[in-house]
Amino acid sequence: MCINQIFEKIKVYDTIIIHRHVRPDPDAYGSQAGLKEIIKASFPEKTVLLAGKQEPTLGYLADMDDVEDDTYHDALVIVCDTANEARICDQRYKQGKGLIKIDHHPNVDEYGDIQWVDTDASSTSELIYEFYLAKSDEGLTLPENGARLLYAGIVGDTGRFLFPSTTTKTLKYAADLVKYPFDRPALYNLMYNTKLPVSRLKGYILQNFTVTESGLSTVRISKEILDRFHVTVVETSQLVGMLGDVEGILAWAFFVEEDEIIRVRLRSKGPIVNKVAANHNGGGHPMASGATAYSWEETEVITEELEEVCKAYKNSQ
Ligand SMILES: [Mn+2]
Repeated sequence: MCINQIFEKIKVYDTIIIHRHVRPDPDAYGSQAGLKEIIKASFPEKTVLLAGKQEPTLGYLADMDDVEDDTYHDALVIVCDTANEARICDQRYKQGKGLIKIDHHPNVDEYGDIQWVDTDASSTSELIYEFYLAKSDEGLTLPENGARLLYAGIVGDTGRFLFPSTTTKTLKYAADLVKYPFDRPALYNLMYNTKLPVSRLKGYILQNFTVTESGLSTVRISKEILDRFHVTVVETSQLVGMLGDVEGILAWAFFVEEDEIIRVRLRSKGPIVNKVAANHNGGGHPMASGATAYSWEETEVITEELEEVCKAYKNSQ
């Protein structure tokens, strides 16, 4: 069983380096840094480092460490929350002595000596809690900050327990985590506090999204719009969920212009959208995925493909 193997590996190594995906979200940070807290608290003599580029908007969760190249030689590398190798932040992950993958996304790239992939889990943070729980009577400890991090990851990936990925297990683990005395309202404020420019952009999106008869909505955010509203591409990522409660929308796409590419974010309440994402340099969950377009023409092609998926879905209902 993966949990046993992972636990045995962690016990053997003195140095453990934990990675996660590029453009991190609270689950990427929460699972990565939450696992560090568990290992540090349980094995104080071990060196545990967080690799990857610091994301300023997630600085309230954790700080990344400076990892020297040499440190990888005898290290165990654990990659959290990342389905494909190209999306691993800091490509030195290959330079360790051992490699473990822990993830809840559909298994795109098989990498690692041990792979623990559970697509029924709401989040990788949920898996890290499960790991702790399974081995708590064999010495694993979860300190308060670790509980805060895992809770943030679960909250982030479930849209505050709203998405269908939220299971009885998710809620049970969350209930366990809130027994710790960390400041939950303060955490929510940090996660969901919306800056004024972003709120204004929300208003623009609500005024301008399209909807087709088959229930597809698209939102086009050009560089010009980003500049006009003083919002960055990263900041737009928190807005993708906002069309989920609009009547008649089954699936939606955000096209956000970024330097040479157009970032594509897909969400759905039924139609399977990750195949369309895979056609366009992306992937992810069946109902939440991302892709990259190289021109506005390509976004038209994506829109047509999504339209087909929505039509087929509607006809099958
Ligand atoms: Mn995740």
